[in-house]
Amino acid sequence: MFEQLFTTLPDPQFRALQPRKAVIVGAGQVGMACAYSLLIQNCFDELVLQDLAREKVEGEVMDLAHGLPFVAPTAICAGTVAEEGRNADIVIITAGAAQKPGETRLDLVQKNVAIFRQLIPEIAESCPEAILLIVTNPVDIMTYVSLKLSGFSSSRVLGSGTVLDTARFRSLLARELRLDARSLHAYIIGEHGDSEVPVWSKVNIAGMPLCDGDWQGSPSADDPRLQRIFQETRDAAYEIIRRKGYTSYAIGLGVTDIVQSILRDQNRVMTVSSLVHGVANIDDVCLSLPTVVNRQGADRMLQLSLTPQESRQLEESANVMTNIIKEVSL
Ligand code: 6V0
Repeated sequence: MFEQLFTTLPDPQFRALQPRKAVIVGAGQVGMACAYSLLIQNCFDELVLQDLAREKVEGEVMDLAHGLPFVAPTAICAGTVAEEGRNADIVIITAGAAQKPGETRLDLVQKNVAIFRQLIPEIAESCPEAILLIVTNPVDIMTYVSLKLSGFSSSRVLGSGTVLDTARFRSLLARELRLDARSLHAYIIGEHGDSEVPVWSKVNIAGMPLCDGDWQGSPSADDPRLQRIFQETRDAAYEIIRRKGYTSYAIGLGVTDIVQSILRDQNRVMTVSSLVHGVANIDDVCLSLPTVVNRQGADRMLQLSLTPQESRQLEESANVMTNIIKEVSL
């Protein structure tokens, strides 16, 4: 209708680059924080939001769409993975029951496994080349369940794991040391939850170990000040949920960081959750270890040399999840 406004028409033979597409399954607090963060950081050309609450998700899409003139163009719609979301590059799953005050993440498992039994085969069929990024809690168990139900190779199914805990840990340590968190390396590994493990032996600033270092006053890992920082890290979600009912913004930013590392092939080392085989006597369970994230997804894990105490704690964390996996019939 407006042909005469332009000098040339598109060449019908020209094969354009494929748009980058993501589906977010579950448009609740976490799904929408992810959508907003992905949108303002211009990660995808197409973003599909899927939720059982159809009218609510339509409202969310309208709200986001009205902000598009302020950001780079993204086609956003309410839809399903089987239709509008078909052949997406990344499927982010946040669908499920949310953690209630006082409820552990592991309490959620049966409810969410039932939801995933229905969702994952449909996603695997509609998006056979996709990378699955799992956020639903208990995230390590749900990552394992997604891996088994999808039949995808293990690098293509990853969970947000302790990416958020690691960020909290680094920011709390950095605050204590009056440093920018980017100048400090520290990792939380294992379960995203009560059994997670702080790797004190590897916390360092410019290569200088924080604990048991050869500098005067270097604390040991059981120093009460450090233990308080770890407890604050581990219990952060409970404290936030007690006050506002859910957590959303930080995980939305964490998911976006993982997505950027995948899409831009950044090879960043992140504590995503993925299948562990034969590390520190751990086998056939998903949990977080420092992992290289790139276009393959969770590409390679670092062979971390841990202290005997850290190894023991990691094994205990893995055992918590192995025992739960045994209860889940897949
Ligand atoms: P929410 O606000 O209740 O949203 C969940 C959404 O999922 C709702 O809108 C539901 O309608 C939808 N839903 C349920 N079943 C289906 C289905 N079969 N298909 C499509 N949509 C469905 O919860 P919230 O967003 O707060 O939390 C979502 C999940 O993220 C929970 O499992 C949380 O525990 C988990 N989180 C994980 C974090 C992490 O670090 N991995 C951090 C925060 C929360």
